[in-house]
Amino acid sequence: MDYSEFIRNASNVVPSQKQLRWFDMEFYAFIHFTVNTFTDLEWGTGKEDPSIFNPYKLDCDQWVDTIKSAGMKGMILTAKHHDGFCLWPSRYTEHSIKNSPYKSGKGDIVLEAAKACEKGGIKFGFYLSPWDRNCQYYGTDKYNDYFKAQLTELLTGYGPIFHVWFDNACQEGPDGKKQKYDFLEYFELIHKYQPDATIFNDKGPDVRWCGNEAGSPRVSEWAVVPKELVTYAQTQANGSLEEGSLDYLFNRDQNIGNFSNIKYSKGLCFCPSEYDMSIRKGWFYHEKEEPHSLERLFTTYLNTVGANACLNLNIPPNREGLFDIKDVQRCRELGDLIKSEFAYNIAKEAVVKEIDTPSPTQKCIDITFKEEKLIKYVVLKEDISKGQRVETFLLCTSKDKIRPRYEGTTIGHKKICLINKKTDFLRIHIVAARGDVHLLPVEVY
Ligand code: FUL
Repeated sequence: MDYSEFIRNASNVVPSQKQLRWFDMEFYAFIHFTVNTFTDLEWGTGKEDPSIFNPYKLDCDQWVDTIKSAGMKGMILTAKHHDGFCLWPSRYTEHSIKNSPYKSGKGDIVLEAAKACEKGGIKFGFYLSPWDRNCQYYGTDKYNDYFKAQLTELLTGYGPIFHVWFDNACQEGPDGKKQKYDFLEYFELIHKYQPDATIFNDKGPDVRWCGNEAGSPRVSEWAVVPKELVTYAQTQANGSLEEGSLDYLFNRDQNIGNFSNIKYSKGLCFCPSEYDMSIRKGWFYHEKEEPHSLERLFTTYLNTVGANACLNLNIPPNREGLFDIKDVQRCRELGDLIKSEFAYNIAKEAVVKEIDTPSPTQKCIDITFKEEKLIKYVVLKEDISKGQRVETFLLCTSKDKIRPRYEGTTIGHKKICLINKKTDFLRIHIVAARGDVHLLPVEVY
């Protein structure tokens, strides 16, 4: 095999416009809310009585204010979780908010949330669980029609949707049967009614699961991955709906996208990962749980948004329909910390000079400051509209390359490197890349 051609092709796999827009969302909120909030469960049984659902103080503006205070740019609401209870008055089931005491059955929380997002200037998306433990059709062909009808309601009644979130959970329905999900037809509806929405599913097509729910990052995060991992890669661009196959690779793997991993692939595609994690242990609100520490959340932010992925952080409303005050405070602290740590880019007042290198797949940039400064972070970004290319880089605080302050692998959309050193000099050395390197201006904080 001619590996130089293979690697050149790999360097030219580019994102779609909607994937680029999704990357710029960086950090957004997940909202897990359903009957589970009232039963203290994580997975409902589907047998819950809608009469238990009454978040009588619900205030989606409070959610949006909190989300914005953390620096998040969007919200994804569980319109329906595995229990099948719908937060909107779906025409196709009685298992919904319309038979709950909330607003005497006249409420629509999907609408309230979408409107609050619009008012607050953030984007809105939803999670619609294919696994439905309530629906009588589950396990039969009729269920796919039911699901598509519900999906259409959500895609057509609530304004622009930025991200549609599915998961692959597939267990028994009310009469013990399992369902084969018609994902390709679900995606077709999204392409038709919300062509700008990215689709999240375990294995793509537009965004894939990172492989864990704890915010644990990979050493190297590649958005260019073997097509076999992205089951529905073919649906990304041209809408030709052909199912892929997976045999040697899982989304929990560490080495997804590394050269030795992609060289056996049958083809490559662009499919970045999203890290989903809850601010507390559970996805739903449980009185006994506490929010994670500020330190843990900030570190997760650095390791996800700052490592070529987006972070989807869940905040669960309580039984009143409000975010708990502890979560509100933690979100504000997190947003304040992010703002203050990245307040001023001191590279703006430095002398930035590019040094000649022997190859376009290498790059060397020297940044000299007038005086010694404490450098906490260096932020690197590739122009990924041209592809993700960098494989290895060094950050040095002296011209001596032998003892770099930081050794990195991938960059991609954004790489935040923790430096914590006083210096008046910084060298960014891209040591290996799959093609010509296109870096955006380096930021230093
Ligand atoms: C999983 C679900 O089973 C969990 O309840 C939660 O919604 C998580 C985000 O996705 O597949």
